[in-house]
Amino acid sequence: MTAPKYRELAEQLREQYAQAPVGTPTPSERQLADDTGVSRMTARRAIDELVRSGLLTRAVGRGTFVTQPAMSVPLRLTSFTEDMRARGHVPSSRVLGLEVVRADERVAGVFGTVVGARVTLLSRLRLADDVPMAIERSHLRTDAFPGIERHDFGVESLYRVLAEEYGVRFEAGEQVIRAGLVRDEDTTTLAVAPGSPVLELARTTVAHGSVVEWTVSTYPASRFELSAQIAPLTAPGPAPRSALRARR
Ligand code: 16G
Repeated sequence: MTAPKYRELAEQLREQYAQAPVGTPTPSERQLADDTGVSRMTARRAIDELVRSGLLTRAVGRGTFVTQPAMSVPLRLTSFTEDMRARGHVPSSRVLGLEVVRADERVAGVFGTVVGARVTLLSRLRLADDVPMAIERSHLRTDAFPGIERHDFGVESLYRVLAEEYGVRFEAGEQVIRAGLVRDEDTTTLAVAPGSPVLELARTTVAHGSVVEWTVSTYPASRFELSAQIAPLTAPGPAPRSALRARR
């Protein structure tokens, strides 16, 4: 039995784009159908298959682009900017919102403050080579970082501002990773279909004995995987802590 036509085409495209840099545009369905002599339906199904597998991503109104087959989510206390640069990508951000909100019970619990305390909420779309990677919602205690709203986080790194302007030196951090479904309001921004699976990474960082940041990052699950160092049971020294734990 021969493979369906769209599968063959998907495989050809996979080979063609496997080594292409992230952000490389791919032909439209119509162009692909014309170039390869298949129907538009076949072209669409081939592209759909590669979008599902995470090799391509659709950016609404802009076309289809090569993304990473799967990028590992960071498990160290690096910033998005540093992490993407270390992987050879060009990071950028779009500020979706910067406002002062009142802490609800959950946020108050994270910061050890009272319900209703002022918290600065910075929401950003994070991109690598212009491809949407994550939406990050960062909460910071407003009283600890006066004037932070004057920064342009479309171009500045949050961690760099915290370090350079406020003298923050991180001492510790915790990252909780959960699987979920994309929020309706995030689908267009992340260029994913409604109801798509996402990974949510909630990071709490501590400096000078206080919680500095609580950031929830939403990554499309098709573009990321989790990898962690594991060591044999007999390894000397303390056992590595697992990065994943059961959902509370
Ligand atoms: C990372 C952190 C996030 C932090 C951001 C700062 C994860 C899951 N999250 O994305 O908590 O706010 O870096 O990035 O890694 P920036 O300094 O580039 O603005």
